[in-house]
Formats: sequence, C-alpha cells, structure tokens
Amino acid sequence: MKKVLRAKMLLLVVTSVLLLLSACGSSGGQTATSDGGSAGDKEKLVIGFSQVGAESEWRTANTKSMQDAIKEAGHELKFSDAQQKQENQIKAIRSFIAQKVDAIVFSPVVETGFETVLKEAKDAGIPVFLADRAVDIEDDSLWVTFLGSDFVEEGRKAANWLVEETKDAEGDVNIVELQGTVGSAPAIDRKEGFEEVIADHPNLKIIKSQTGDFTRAKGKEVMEAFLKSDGENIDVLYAHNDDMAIGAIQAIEEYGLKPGEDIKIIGVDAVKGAFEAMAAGKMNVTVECNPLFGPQMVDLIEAHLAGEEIEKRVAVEESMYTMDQAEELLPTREY
Ligand code: GYE
Repeated sequence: MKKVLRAKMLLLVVTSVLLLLSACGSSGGQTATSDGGSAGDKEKLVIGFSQVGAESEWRTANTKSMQDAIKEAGHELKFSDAQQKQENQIKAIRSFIAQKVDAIVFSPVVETGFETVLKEAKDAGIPVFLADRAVDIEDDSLWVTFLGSDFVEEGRKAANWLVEETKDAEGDVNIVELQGTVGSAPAIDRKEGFEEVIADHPNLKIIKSQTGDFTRAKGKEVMEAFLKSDGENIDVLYAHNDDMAIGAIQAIEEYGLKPGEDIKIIGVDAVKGAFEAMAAGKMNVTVECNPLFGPQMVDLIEAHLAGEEIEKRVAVEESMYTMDQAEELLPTREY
C-alpha cells in the first residue's frame, strides 16, 4: 500500500514539475495550478483508530468527528473501542499492524505501558498519530505527532475561575474533586494544573479526591460517598469532566442540597449536558475541551504520508463558559 502511495506521489511530483516547466516556457499560455492533473487522484488510505471507549458525551462526539472526517476524505476506517481497557488497545494496535494499515490513530487510555506495541508499529513502518491523550514514553520517535488539548491549562482555568469566584470568601473553601480515569493524561494534568493555582490560595482546600472514571454513574456514586462523610461541609465540586459533574449533581439533589448554589460545580469538556445544567442554574462553569478534531487529524495524516514535516505537538483551540452564557450558547453547541 505504502509503496503504491510513494510511486503515485513520485508520479504526481514529476507531473507537476513537467506542467510547471511547460507553463514557464510558454509566454501568455496557461499557468500551472496546484491541482493540475492530480484532481481525483488521491490515494485511499486505510486508517486504524484505537479509541478509548464510549465513557462520556465528549468521547461520543470525538468518535463521530473522526469517523466523519475519515469518510469524507474518502479513506477507509478500521475502528476499535477499547472500553477503557489498556489490554484491548494493545490487541487493537497489533491487529492494525497485522492488517498492514497505512496509519494508526491512537487515543491512549493511560499514559504508560505502550512502548512495546508502539515499537512493533514502528518496526512495521506504520506511523502512529496520538489523538487527544499523550503517552509518557521517552522515545518520542514512536509516534509522529500528538494532537490534543492542553489539560494542565484546563485545570488552571478551572482553578482561576474559583479563585475569582471566592475572592471575598471568609474562611476555608472546601473542595471535593472527582478525578478522571486513574493514570490517564487528562486526570493527571487537570489535577496538576488546578493544584498549581490553588497552592497560592491556602484557604482553598481539597478535602476529598477520588476517581469517578469519567462516567456519570461513577461520578454520582462517588459524590454520594463524599456527601455521606462530609455533607454540609462541601462548598465546591471540581469534576475532571462534565459527565461526572452531571452524575454528582443528581447525587447532590437527592441529598437535599442545591447544586450550583449550596455547592458550586466546576466541570470540564463543555458538552451540551453541561450547558443544560448551567441553563437550569445547577452548574456554574465548564472549561472547554474540544473533541471535534477529526478533520485536523486527517490533514496531519495526509501531510505526513505526503512527506511533509509536521509539528510534534499540535494543540486544539478552546475556551471556557459560565452559567450566564449558557442559555444563549446552548443552541449553537455542536457536541
Ligand atoms: O475530557 C472526558 C473523556 O481524554 C479529553 O476523556 C478526554 C477526556 C474527556 O472521557 O470526558
């Protein structure tokens, strides 16, 4: 497949050069355009995508964005859902290698433990593109680029909002934290960025912190346990994603407190569910993490396979939204 691609590329380059030369030589004649002779000649690629799972609204939107972008570009997708299990991802990548795909897109569920399988992909000459989550591996020749959000910055944004919101508060502000999947890049980084900012504000205290695995059900369950032990003491919930925040909101209501008022709620992702909760006054803020990077990823794959130099780290642009903007923005949200 790759050989065919290279041969076609060479042909394309030769054709373009010839076209360019003939255009230069004929005064007043036709100018050579960049698509001269190559339209419709694009190589169909086979792309293997090892996705984390279907744990959140964010993930569903991300999967769809990737599927749509690959289809629209005329390529073939081999999709594998790992159900948040590392061993499933390792199996999926091995199967993509056996099927000799042209490129592998990989959203690692956790940061460590993928060296061996990524080395196998490299040895097979198959480029790996990290989507959404990074790996913690020294040898960065094992992947081409990492396209995703800056999770540390998202954690900082969440904390900065809280610093501003509580600037007149007297006494301690007690925070409970719902962490994402243990060992995952967004859970590690969102915690780090948040803690970095609140370190300068000793009255902001994390009194409980536990994983809710990025799901609504787990978010609700863990929040119930937090309420049981600390009930009226909790001032703020910082959830590493909106789904866990939404699960927790249910737990808070069932406990008899008002989410958004008695307990301030901070989420991450900016999914529709968060906008609905904010519009209903039950959630205070969500930090955006944009999952719609399918087209950007396809561009990177095509550019790399065309021999272009691409950045090792490509960031996704994002913002932050508060309760008072929710009603107006809800109809415009794409995920
Ligand atoms: O925030 C969460 C999802 O890796 C950025 O994973 C992603 C995170 C996202 O389950 O909702």
